[in-house]
Amino acid sequence: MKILLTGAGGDVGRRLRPMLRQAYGEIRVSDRDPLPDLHPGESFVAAELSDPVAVARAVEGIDGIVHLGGFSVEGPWPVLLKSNIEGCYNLFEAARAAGVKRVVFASSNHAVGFYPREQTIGPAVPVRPDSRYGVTKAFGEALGALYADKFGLRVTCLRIGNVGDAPIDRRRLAIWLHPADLMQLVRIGLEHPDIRYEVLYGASDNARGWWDNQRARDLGYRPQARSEDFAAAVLARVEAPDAVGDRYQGGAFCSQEFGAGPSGD
Ligand code: 15L
Repeated sequence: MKILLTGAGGDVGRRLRPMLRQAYGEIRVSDRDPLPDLHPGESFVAAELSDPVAVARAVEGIDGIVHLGGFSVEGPWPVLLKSNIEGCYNLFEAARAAGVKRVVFASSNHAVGFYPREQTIGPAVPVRPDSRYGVTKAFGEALGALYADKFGLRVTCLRIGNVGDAPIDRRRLAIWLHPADLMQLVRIGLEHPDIRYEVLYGASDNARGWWDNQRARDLGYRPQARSEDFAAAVLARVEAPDAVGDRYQGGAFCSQEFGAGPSGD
């Protein structure tokens, strides 16, 4: 399979690249700006996601795309509109036009961040975005469903928690995702024969988790990392309380601008 990784220069992209090279050999990597650390086995194509011509060039001859590209936190609407709405549309449309078979879309827990922490949610719950950023991720999931149902693209949306070597705070004990576990989910999206359209949660084996990820397990996902191994150290740290953020799964993304009123004042 010829694989394209978008957003290859970001933190998650840099972690995935060696694992993708190992699994698929030569990979194509893209980002807006040239990558300072291009490795043997990687070919680079520059692509500003809001430029459909550049995106079409990046997906040419590709079988499977891992789409991490875009703006990865809350931000001003004009920025999110370009990177995550127009950019995501350009990516799916270029994939369809080029006959790409599979897309793994990096969605986010922030598409469902306003669910309370007491509630366990599965992939079928209505979206409850906690930010403009979360809305763009819900848009990407909807777009993925359209391209799967109408055009037969095989699409996997990963509602990723927080990727890193270890959970960095209490909230992340519930949503942490070790990079090797992320790679397992990516491979399921790129290879599993039953994939048509799936929403899966990007979480490791987290005893304090909020997500029912049975569907991922049914597809063969067996997370190896356990956030509980870090719990004692994380719980020993003092964290500033966040009256709104601590109630909801999305944490600080929920409390930012909370109650500002419709005109933002
Ligand atoms: C995300 O979607 C962000 O991309 C990442 O930077 C973290 O903020 C993460 O969510 C999180 O919820 O911890």
